[in-house]
Amino acid sequence: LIASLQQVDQTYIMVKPDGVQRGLVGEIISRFEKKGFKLTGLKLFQCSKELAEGAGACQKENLHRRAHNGRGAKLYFARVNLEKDSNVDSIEHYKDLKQKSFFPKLIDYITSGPVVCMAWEGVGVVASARKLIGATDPLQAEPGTIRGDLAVQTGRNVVHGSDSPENGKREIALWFKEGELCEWTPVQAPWLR
Ligand code: RTP
Repeated sequence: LIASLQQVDQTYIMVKPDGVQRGLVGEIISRFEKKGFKLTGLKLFQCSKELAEGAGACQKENLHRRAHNGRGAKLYFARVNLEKDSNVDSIEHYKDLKQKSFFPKLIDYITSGPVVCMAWEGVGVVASARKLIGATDPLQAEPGTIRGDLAVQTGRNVVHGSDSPENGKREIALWFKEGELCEWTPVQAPWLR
């Protein structure tokens, strides 16, 4: 009852390329599953350098555009994907960090191999996921957190988690296409939601 009165949020969690290369995908997914959050989206995805550097282009092309022809009929333009697999633009994802000195390295890192994109849902999921992940610098992250247990360098910190409910929604919309997310109701243990 208490949980149902609280707001259910969504967060975007991503196993970064080092996490995939090191075989940590299952371990990382299991931390969020065991906590009791609900997985609503999951895919392995290679964000290409071209895509990363095509700031905004893919986003625009991805929109379903609506227009009218001369006779007043509505025309729906099909989804025109430059990059058929996604509407991801990692510059857009990290747009707040564009001015940082480490930005080029960050883009190299995030496009260096496949990532695992996930959408998770639950009460307080954004803040809770940040706690499960631990501090950005893995050496400052508490033991018991993902980065505290599994990483050493800030530039190889294995996982990303949205920092606000608004960014959770924004990032899920960036990394997932329509139809890739799954709404479902767990049949058991509703108190875990
Ligand atoms: P994330 O977005 O990945 O969850 O990380 P965060 O909020 O904990 O950290 P943020 O400051 O948003 O930085 C995003 C990612 O950029 C890389 N980074 N490298 N000094 C550096 O070399 C540096 N600082 C940040 C990290 O991969 C960080 O997670």
